[in-house]
Amino acid sequence: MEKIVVVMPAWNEEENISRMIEELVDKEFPKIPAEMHLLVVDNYSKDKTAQVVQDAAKTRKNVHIIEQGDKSGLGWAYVRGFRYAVDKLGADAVMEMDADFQHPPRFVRPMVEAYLNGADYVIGSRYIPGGSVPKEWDFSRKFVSFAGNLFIRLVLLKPSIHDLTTGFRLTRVKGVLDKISLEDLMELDRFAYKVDLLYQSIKNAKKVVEVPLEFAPRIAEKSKFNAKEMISTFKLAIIIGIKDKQRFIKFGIVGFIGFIVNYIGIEVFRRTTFVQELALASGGLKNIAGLNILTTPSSWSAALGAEMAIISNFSLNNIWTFKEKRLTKVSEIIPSFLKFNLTSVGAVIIQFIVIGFSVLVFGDTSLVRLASLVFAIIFLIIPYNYSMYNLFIWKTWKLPWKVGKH
Ligand SMILES: Nc1nc2c(ncn2[C@@H]2O[C@H](COP(=O)(O)OP(=O)(O)OP(=O)(O)O)[C@@H](O)[C@H]2O)c(=O)[nH]1
Ligand SMILES: [Mg+2]
Repeated sequence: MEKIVVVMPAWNEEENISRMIEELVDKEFPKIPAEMHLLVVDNYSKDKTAQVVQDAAKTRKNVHIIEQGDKSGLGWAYVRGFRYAVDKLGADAVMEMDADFQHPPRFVRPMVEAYLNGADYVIGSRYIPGGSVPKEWDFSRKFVSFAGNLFIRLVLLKPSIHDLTTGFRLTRVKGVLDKISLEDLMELDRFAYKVDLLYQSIKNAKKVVEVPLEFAPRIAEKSKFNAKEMISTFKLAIIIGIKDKQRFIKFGIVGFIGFIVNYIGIEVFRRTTFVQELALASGGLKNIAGLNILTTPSSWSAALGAEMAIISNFSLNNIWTFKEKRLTKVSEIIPSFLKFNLTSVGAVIIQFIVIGFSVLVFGDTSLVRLASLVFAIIFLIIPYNYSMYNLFIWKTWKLPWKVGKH
């Protein structure tokens, strides 16, 4: 049978915790087809929270408590709780849950069922059909919760997940939790730990499932949440969002530098006698093929400018964008550079097709050429180049059919 440990940080929750043990452990756990445990993580609460749990644990094998000496924050309470659940209790999955009945015990069962049906990460979600926030909340609290959540969803670019700030979640240990370096999570002394933990979990989980949660109002004791916690949560989401896209941002900057190098290259080469000689020399070819373009110094300048941009893009991406995968040996650099040139041909073909097709449909005007070029760059060339570099040049991504192979 699967062993699931509900990790429940509780700090000055005396009144809630005794009821919680009755409602969750005594009434709900027996209905769930898994071996269920409750692990309370206390911070030497000033009230009788610890004593209530210790008394309950005397008569129940599946109730446990650990103490964190100092009140070092919610994130640390979870990290220590998870470590204990995995190392000491041998958990197959862990749950995050509040002690104040905002996560009503009846919602534990559907979460566990989703896990037993194959989910690696289960999110108790307030923002999917069937889920809700308390009716009792006033408009401003509802608005802050909804807008804050939406903001984090946008910053992290995770549109498929609807609730990124919920504190009610289930995580499979094997392949998800055991891949996360828990002590290195950001903002562990705050509620903001939630965002980093979610981000890391989603990265590792193959199957993420959201289960509706009717979030209830706190009934007893005092809230530990405040504006400071909220601001640090937003701040952390922005930091993670930027870090996540760092490589793409660098790729964009390198591409922009490449564009400038290309432009300057054209102008510089145009002023050299070298391109004039090239144009003259290819005059002979013109007679054979009848291509005027070969005799134009500007087209030779453009080709050389483009190659300069390719060299600049390759070098800067190698030393900066993909610095963790930097190619250093000449025997690696030369074939990769040739491959890089070859992938650039793909961009030429994309432009050839898109711009050619657009002028056929919309007319051959400079506006159509510019608009279709911008369209091709944003929607096709950028994703194409970025994918090619990640897949074939610096190999940070694996092809789907190679995932799992070494
Ligand atoms: N061990 C431990 N538990 C904490 C700490 N801070 C909060 N908690 C617990 O974490 C859970 C969530 O805290 P709450 O105060 O309910 O925060 P919230 O749900 O965002 O805010 P409300 O909606 O006002 O209740 C509760 O079970 C708290 O007792 C802490 O520093 N240490
Ligand atoms: Mg609460």
